Amino acid sequence: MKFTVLTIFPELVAAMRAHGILRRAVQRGQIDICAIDIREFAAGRHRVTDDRPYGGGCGMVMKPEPLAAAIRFARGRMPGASVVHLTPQGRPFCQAAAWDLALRGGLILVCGRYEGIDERVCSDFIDEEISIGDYVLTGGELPALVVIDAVARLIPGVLGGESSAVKDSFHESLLEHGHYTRPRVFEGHAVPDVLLSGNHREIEKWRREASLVRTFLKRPDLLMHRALSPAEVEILQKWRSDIEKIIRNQSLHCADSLSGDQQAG
Ligand code: 4GT
Repeated sequence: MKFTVLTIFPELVAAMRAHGILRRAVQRGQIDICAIDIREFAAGRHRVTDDRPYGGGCGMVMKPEPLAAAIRFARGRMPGASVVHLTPQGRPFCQAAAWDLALRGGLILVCGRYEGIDERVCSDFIDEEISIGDYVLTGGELPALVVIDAVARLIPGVLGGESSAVKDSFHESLLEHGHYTRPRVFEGHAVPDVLLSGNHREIEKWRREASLVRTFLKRPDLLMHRALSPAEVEILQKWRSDIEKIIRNQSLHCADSLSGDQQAG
């Protein structure tokens, strides 16, 4: 899969190619990450890419001609690619969107600066708009790199055999269970016994339960929109009955503390 970023700061993209799993994937030819400098498509000795907004007001707008020329050039090199504009007004990015983008025949990522890009480029040259969250940044480059990172690791072979994208957080709307490595006891906290048992069925069962409970505690919204399997319903019912027991005992503690007796059954 090829990613091309259109930006006035191509050096920001180069850093992404140079490290870790993405560097390995580029070296193996599984992905390619290129930057195109929009300024190279700007006219005149000063290669100006921005201009004052019609109607007045503060800030500058990215001029349409250099951007349109850069997009046409990128499209010429990547005929099957989708053209994505990173903007706070776009569709919210999520793991499902990453899986969807991973199926495309390449991505051309258009990054704005200043107040953004001329509206006529948005309407005539962009296939889709993506936002990485409800906050405003100084440019679309970080969002483009976020999208590249999330999509690239889903391309077959990029993560390598040892780790798998289907066990990630958000797979089947669940967060991942906790991870442990040596030492067995760290500052008084031991690794759960089952993980040392060597019983792979029990370990898998513990991980599924840890995943479900962690999702309930940290992100109940993820479970709200998801069907639960009978086994998962059973796990949550067990937790509910444990919680109810604790609450029942609390009322005993209250009655006891009034009579001076601290014991509860
Ligand atoms: C936030 C996001 C984004 C910006 C986001 C126009 C000039 C937009 C700066 C740009 N801020 N781009 N894609 N939440 N800022 O995805």
